[in-house]
Amino acid sequence: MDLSKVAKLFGINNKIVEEEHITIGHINVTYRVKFDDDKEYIMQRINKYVFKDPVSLMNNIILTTTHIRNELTRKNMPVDRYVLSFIKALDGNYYVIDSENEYWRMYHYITHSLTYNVMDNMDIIENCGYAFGNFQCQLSNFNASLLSETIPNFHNTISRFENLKKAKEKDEFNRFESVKDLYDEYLKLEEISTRMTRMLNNNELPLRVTHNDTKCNNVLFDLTTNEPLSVIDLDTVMPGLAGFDFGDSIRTGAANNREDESDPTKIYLCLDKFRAFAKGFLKTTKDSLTKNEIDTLALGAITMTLECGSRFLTDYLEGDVYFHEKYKGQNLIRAKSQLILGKDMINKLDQMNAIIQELL
Ligand code: ADP
Ligand code: GN1
Ligand code: MG
Repeated sequence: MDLSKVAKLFGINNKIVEEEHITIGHINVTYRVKFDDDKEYIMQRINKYVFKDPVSLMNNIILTTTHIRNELTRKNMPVDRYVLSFIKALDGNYYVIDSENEYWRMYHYITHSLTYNVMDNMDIIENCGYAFGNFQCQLSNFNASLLSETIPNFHNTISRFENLKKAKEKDEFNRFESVKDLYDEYLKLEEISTRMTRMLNNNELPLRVTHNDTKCNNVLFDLTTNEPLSVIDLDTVMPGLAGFDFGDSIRTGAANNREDESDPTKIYLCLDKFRAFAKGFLKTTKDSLTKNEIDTLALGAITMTLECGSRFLTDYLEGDVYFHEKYKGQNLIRAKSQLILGKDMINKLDQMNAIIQELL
């Protein structure tokens, strides 16, 4: 796609002088684009297979980023680097549709920033925890009824396991036989993986406005100071569980391994990283979380890890149609690594809970 044609629909007629395809995320197609007036933007093609209603999705994002911007302004805090800022297209929408019927959005590139796929520095991990906890606080007085559900049942682990079973039954690509043992291992952990969803269904856990995709590479950090800047990737901001936001970050930010690590000896939860993240997260959230929420933070890490792994396995069985792969078989490797990590977290559940109590 000719990005300059898309930019024109946003009213930007300058010449593109740099164009970089950023391949970090698993879902959208993302470019950093610099124009000849030195202005830099992210231009992102929204994944229509994943997000069936990009218009409602953009409405959610504009409402929540505007809310956060107003909160920052009210507190006399700087805005530019701390919240995403989207460009309005010539037709007044915050998205455009190209000649191939693809949806694009454009927003300011936050310069002098970086993201981490694996985090090793304890200060940065604590800052990551702070960023996601703070994000939840910034939206604590946002009216959740204004938000559409951009992916129905996104963290409904009961339905995630049902999807896995359906993919096995269909076995469209004849892949099941080769992953039978892995599949059986996942099913053995269905009870623990679905516990929090059952608690939610029994009103034992409250719904809040949450991010729902708190992978550690969805926070930008200042390149020099490592200060947390904006939380990004807002497509899944909708009602959810605090423990799932906490847990999905632990899955990536407190693990020793990359998500697609293939050496089992390198895959484990690092408790020091867990402590650092929890310290940052609890700074802003500890006074608002209920007892049940606090008691299930660590369980949230197990839940998110096994849910994510089961989703990778489902995608493998369905022919790798959901998550971008950088090489063939990557989803299967991810499914294997998340199982090992999830099991290690189960062994460390008591230690994780003890750390949380200690921090409180
Ligand atoms: P995906 O939904 O595919 O994960 P993201 O929205 O997370 O896509 O963007 C992918 C990557 O692009 C991020 O991990 C980050 O490195 C970079 N990025 C996204 N938005 C910005 C921004 N406003 N400024 C700087 N970098 C960004
Ligand atoms: C996707 O978009 P990205 O790469 O931050 C996925 C998450 C998964 C994650 C696994 C909308 O996140 O739910 O946990 O991959 N996002 C969506 O790495 O499905
Ligand atoms: Mg992302």
